[in-house]
Amino acid sequence: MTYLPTSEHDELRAVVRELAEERIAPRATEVDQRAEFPWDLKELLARQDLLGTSFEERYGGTGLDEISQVILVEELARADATTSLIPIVQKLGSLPITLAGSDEQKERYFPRLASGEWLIAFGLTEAAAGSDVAANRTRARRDGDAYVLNGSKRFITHGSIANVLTVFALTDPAAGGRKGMSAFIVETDAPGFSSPRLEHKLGIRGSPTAELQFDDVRVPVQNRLGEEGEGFKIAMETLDRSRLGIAAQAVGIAQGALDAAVAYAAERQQFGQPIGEFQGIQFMLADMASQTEAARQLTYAAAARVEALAADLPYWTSAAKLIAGDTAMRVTSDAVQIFGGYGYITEYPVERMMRDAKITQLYEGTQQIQRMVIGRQLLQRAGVGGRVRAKSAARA
Ligand code: COS
Repeated sequence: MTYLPTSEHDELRAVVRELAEERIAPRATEVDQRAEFPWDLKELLARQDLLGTSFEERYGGTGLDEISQVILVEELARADATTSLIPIVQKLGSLPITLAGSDEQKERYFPRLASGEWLIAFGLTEAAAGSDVAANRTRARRDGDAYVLNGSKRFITHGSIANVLTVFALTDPAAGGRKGMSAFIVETDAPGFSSPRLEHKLGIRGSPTAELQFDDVRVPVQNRLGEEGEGFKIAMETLDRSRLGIAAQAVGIAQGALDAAVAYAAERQQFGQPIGEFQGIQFMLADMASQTEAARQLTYAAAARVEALAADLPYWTSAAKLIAGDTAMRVTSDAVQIFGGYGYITEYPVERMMRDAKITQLYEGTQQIQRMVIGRQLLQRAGVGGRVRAKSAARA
């Protein structure tokens, strides 16, 4: 299982870096300050065929390997975390279809998602069901050739701008979230669907985080993903893979902050010399660089496991997300430190990067959830029988 980037990966990185530096980085401050989704940058990515990288060619995508997809996200996030979320969420939202969808469902939705004509969002989290996915309450009641969805979702990235959603709802409430949840494809022009509210956020401010409301939304039976009751498993298998994208985003944010800090340290004069001449600053930069590189290499190793569909890929993607998220937080905070007072004001990008980094420790599973996933895998490897549950097996 090799994970060293090839010359093709290097070429992809160079192309995306140039695009990001010229077209995306100059928009990042404005996108953050106005908290407006960058439709122009979404169009730019679509035109450059960069929204179809996770879709197979037969569905209109470019079918890039996992490491290439990581590099794409990394380079976009180095310039602007909000913009990097566009391909991340396009993949996250469509993974349930990739994993459990029929050919007909893929043919129907993937070409429009791969081209960027349509956006998709992943509708799992609810107000009272964040880490505890099984506590979901949204209902899907069968009614003839359709399901009728009622309930609400919260913290849904791109939920207010998506044309289509993958939504998780209980088809058998008595069986509980783990056995009674099913997954559906829901088009957002369906009567009864609304997105009543957006969150005001610390970071990734250009990316709308929406509340979704379902009032008797009719979803055709042919839009169910897999069988009834498979929703929890589909959600878990999606997150096992999508966490790789968050690791890549975190590595990119860290690299952006590191590059800004190095440039500033070489330029900023104090006590008659560039501050980078001081060993105290050099040591900080050295730690930031080494930690970012370690996070990157772990992320590539995880990407190789996802590519190979290795049985232990959840271990690798959770470990990559854990290490990369914490690295992004530490490195961006240190970058602000190196900038001193200038780091704390919006004239320079590092305060935005620090605010953006925080989300990578929270979404697609908090760092505590990653540790749970990693811990369970370790115990399974050690041959501990049965399941290691979040709480107790008695909790149905
Ligand atoms: N892949 C496939 N199946 C899985 C799975 C996985 N990664 N994880 C669990 N399952 C299966 C289990 O095997 C079990 O099936 P059986 O009863 O048939 O054996 C079932 O799902 C229930 O699993 P478990 O008891 O482990 O579920 P828990 O409720 O204890 O929760 C965690 C598991 C904590 C891992 C899960 O709730 C989780 O990932 N939470 C974080 C969610 C998250 O990332 N939220 C962010 C939302 S998106 S921004």
